[in-house]
Amino acid sequence: MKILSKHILALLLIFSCRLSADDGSQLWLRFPENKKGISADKIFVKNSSPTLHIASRELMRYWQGQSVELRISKSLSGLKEGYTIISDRNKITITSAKDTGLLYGVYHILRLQQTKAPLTQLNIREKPAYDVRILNHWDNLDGTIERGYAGHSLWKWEELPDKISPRYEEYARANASVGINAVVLNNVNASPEMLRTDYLEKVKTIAGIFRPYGIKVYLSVNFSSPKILSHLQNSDPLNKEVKHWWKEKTHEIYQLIPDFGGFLVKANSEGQPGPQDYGRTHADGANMLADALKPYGGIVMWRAFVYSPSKEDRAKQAYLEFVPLDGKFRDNVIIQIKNGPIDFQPREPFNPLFGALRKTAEMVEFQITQEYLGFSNHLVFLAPLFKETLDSDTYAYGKGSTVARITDGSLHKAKITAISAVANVGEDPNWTGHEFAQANWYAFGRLAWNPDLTSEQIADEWIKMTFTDNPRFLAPVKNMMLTSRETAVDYMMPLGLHHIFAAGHHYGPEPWGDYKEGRPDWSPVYYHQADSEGIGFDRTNTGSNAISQYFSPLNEIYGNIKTCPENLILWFHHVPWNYRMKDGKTLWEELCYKYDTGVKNVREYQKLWDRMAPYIDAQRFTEVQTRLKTQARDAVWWKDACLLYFQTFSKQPIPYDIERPVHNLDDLKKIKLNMGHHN
Ligand code: BDP
Repeated sequence: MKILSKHILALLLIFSCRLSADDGSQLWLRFPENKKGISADKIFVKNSSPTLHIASRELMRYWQGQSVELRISKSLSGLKEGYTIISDRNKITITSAKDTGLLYGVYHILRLQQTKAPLTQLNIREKPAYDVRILNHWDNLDGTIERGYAGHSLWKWEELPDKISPRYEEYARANASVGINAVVLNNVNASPEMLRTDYLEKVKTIAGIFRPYGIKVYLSVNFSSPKILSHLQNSDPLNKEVKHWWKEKTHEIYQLIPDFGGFLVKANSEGQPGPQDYGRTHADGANMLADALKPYGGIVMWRAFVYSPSKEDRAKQAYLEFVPLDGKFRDNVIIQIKNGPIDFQPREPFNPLFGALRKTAEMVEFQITQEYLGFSNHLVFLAPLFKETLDSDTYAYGKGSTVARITDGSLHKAKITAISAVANVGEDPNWTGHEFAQANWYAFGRLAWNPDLTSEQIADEWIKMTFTDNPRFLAPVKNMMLTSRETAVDYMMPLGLHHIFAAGHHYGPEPWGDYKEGRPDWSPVYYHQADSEGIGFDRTNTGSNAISQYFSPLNEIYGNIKTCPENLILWFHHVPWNYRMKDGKTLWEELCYKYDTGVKNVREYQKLWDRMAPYIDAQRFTEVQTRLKTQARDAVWWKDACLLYFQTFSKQPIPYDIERPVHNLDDLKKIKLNMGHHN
């Protein structure tokens, strides 16, 4: 009788789990709670600090294994915020030189527990690859988020500093659990108001909540702040009064936030003010701020995302502006470089600035928010995209000079090493809009800690933590995640096509876009260059010669149509429609099949997902299912728009074994989504 009722209870439990609502707000942090709590005498911590308090609290609540000792040992300072974990049957010892290292170690063992990895005979040694692992929020003071697709900003400026949303701490905890230790709170298109004293008081409150989780706060600053906020005559970085203003402002910040991280700056880019407004250089601007921050140990992250409406290929401009300044920056300046030379496209080659600055620290900027990858409607796992850049060999210091090795200090000694990404979180209950977009936040954190992890390892961990380790779910869903980025490239911009998005919102296709009144380098036709001969942007020495910015042998490899990787061929070459690809198809046919493959894959994802219903809760299941429908519709829209439009140049049939277009080009041209934004 007892056994029977136990069974019924178990069944009921399974049944109710299956039906229960799960809004995704717990992210990957789904450790089953210890009902009674682990007994305190199983946790040994000698020292005490707010961070260690959190570490022990996490263990008390969620740890179900053997005793755990958390030990500070200065002898491990070489591991920085890293740690060792050593265990036998009875005890796990986590050792680190830092409190935060112990907290990371605790999240490590909780992850092992949750992914059901063995917990005895552990002998783990972890050291983070980058010192600063930072999220950039593009959040505005009015609560909107530039390129944000998960609701409004988490930061409630109008309520702060008095009212404190519980999500500040939850957010900090989620970041700490994947090793993220820094956050820029506001948009790179920065409002000068951010530096007003009343706002700094609010920032202080957030910094106080983040601090025990090992997270430092940084701010984006508007270069014209002295002029706008304090009515100085100008904001010229060589003006004494301006320098003084920044020194005072910086002092004020550190009085409030002694461990403030520093400034992120977008200057002389897309209309933002900067030193060039006064005939000064990026180095003049960055150094002025660096001098103000220096006494407190703060840093300047100066962005290389600069381009102006000129005749020069946009892909070349950052390199042209920054290489001549190499060696002129202070040692607490780091140049923040987007992964590719244009702008977070579904696929770009790596930015040739990586490795080109020999005497200046460099860091990567990725975008987690899916500005160019279907917003939070499309399922696109970004670890493969991040890895593609990090693993790219620049040849800057000979073979093996990957972007990761250049930026993590192994090949190029730098005082600061850092890696950044634009956040995708907002007020939505599940933080990121799409359940699977949580995986991109997770993946960034894991790769910032260790860029050698594989996309597969990360997907595997994340699925087990977020959903289930049931192999019937794990294997297909992992496969879907791992192929999803290539799928998006296929239905949007295969073979090196780029920036053929609709103006402004960057969601749907608009390859016909030709904004004569606006900037040519915001027009899709500028990027694809389709004509009766062929398609693609000639960046070889017969064209813009952007290939010359890459080190040998890459410039030769990219420059030769025969050796250029086909997934970038239209990035570097203007290719005739009848050009024979490696598989024997013509370029036109290949393009058609790529778009078709993209659509087919999304359809497969739908079928696969529908079979997953038994394994997870209904709410998350349905939310993903609904978004996959949108993604499938969008993929068809992309395919039809691009193929019908490019067909007006190729004048060739779409291969007959491919599903026929279901739209008319003229109708597609009329679609105007009201999603706002400037370029
Ligand atoms: C582009 C975005 C724009 C950003 C800009 C930037 O469209 O909203 O302000 O990058 O990174 O991707 O500064």
